[in-house]
Amino acid sequence: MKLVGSHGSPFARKVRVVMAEKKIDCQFESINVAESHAQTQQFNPLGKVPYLVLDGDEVLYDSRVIVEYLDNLTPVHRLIPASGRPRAEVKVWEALADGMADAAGLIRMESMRPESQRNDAWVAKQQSKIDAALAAMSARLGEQPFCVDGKYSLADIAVGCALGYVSWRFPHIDWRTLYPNLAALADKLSARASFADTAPPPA
Ligand code: GSF
Repeated sequence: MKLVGSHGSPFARKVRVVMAEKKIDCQFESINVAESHAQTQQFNPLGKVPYLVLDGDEVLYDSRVIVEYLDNLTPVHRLIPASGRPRAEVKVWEALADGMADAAGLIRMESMRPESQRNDAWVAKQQSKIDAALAAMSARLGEQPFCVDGKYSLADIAVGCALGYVSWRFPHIDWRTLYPNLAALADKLSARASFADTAPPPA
């Protein structure tokens, strides 16, 4: 198996953290996303990373499909509940976290366009998604130790990667002061080897 992504990608990091927690050994190939679109499209027609190349050369994407595949690959440290409301709850958290990372990534891409071509209203709309997602995460978490049923799960991994990406790319967004419960969760996650070993490079 080979995972292809980038060191800064919150979606690739989510997969790498899952692999570390489940002790799945996998080669990681880091690419420059902006310069590898044609290569990426040969494996993922959407031109996005991460994607996972399986031993038979089959390719899995996107990150949600990959983490679900990995969680079923070995019973070691299950990260997604098997069924019912707890499973759905973890998936909603992942959708919320991934959606915030998506909005942050879109602002990042817009900031790399020529000044004259940037659409400020559109950037403001993406920023409002980030602000609303942070508020929703804090409200859903409350005073629980982890996102779902008090147990560490994929929900926490997705939230930790998304918060890490926002801090990395947008240090001016002071979510830690606004939401101390999210800051406490993020600090707890950052202390895990799976997070420490996959932290984004210095911005
Ligand atoms: C999102 C991946 C993505 O946007 C997933 O894997 O969960 N739903 C997908 N990846 C970015 C890089 S990074 O921000 O993670 C990407 O590949 N962007 C290139 C492009 O052309 O959008």
